[in-house]
Amino acid sequence: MLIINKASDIKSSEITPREVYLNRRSFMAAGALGAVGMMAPSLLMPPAAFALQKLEFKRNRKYSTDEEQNPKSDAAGYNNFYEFSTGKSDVAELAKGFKTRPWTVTVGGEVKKPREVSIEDILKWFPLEERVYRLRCVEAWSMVIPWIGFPLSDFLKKMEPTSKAKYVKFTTLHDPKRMPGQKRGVLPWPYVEGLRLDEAMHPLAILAVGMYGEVLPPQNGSPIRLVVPWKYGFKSIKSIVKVELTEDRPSTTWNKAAPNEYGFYANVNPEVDHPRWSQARERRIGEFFKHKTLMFNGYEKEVAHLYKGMDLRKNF
Ligand SMILES: Nc1nc2c(c(=O)[nH]1)N[C@H]1C(S)=C(S)[C@@H](COP(=O)(O)O)O[C@H]1N2
Ligand SMILES: [Mo]
Repeated sequence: MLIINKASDIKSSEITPREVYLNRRSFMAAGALGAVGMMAPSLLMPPAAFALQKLEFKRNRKYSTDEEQNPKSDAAGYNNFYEFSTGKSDVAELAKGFKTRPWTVTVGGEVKKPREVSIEDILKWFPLEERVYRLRCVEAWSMVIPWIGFPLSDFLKKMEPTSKAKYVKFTTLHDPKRMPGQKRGVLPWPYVEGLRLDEAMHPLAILAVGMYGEVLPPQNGSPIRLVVPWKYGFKSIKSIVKVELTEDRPSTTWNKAAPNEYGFYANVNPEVDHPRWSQARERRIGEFFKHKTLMFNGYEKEVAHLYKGMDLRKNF
């Protein structure tokens, strides 16, 4: 197996006491402000202007690739996030002041008890892990990114799906004042993505709140985004405000925008070309020679069983 490390467990020496610094950091900032006095403009800037806050996590070796990681500047500087821009290099600048507090995620549909959960609750409930995954965009480029998050399955179990739940639908914030790209009709807003419930429960699927040891910068989908490593990047929806369990398959943004180009499944598949380009190879951002694209982005052994008996040319 090329991609997954063999070590099957997290070494106990790597487990650090789990503590999220968010609250402590803002407390310290408030303290400093008090000490310096009222006239310290640099301390009055919104939280995004502070250095990104550190997170505590344990490394998950079992689900991490040992390929060379892209530098943080790649992951934070080359983004797809149409809520801010259809360009890739200007998203970071446009998303810079994006406020992610307060932030609540509404959970509804086929769950025992619909509820609203705050990002603080989420950070309290689930211990964080680092997982180094490839992100393979449908545009035939890829990156290797150390994400920090927790299994989506843990979140869904806590929300107690009913027996009717068959799919999970995710929705991004819709607020054109804060996300200026939404003033243009380049995509049907809000951005929506979905997974079959068994895909969502797969241990590789995570909700990420950080990368490179720190909370996610806005351009990467803060405060919470999906990462599904065996699917094309567009499934990994950013800045989630709603999670719904549904009986019927949700219709998803890219599928609505161009149904012949982007399917519901969007599994990475070198054998099924995009109608306008090949998916056989990919360019790792920062490298010159192309890599061969692997079936299910290298996770065939782990996820192929989810699609047994399905025609992946039809269900692309
Ligand atoms: N809400 C939202 N989520 C999104 C997108 C988007 O435009 N809006 N772009 C997707 C695409 S096409 C990719 S490749 C990844 C890019 O994630 P990154 O910028 O963190 O590398 O985010 C995905 N999630
Ligand atoms: Mo993408």
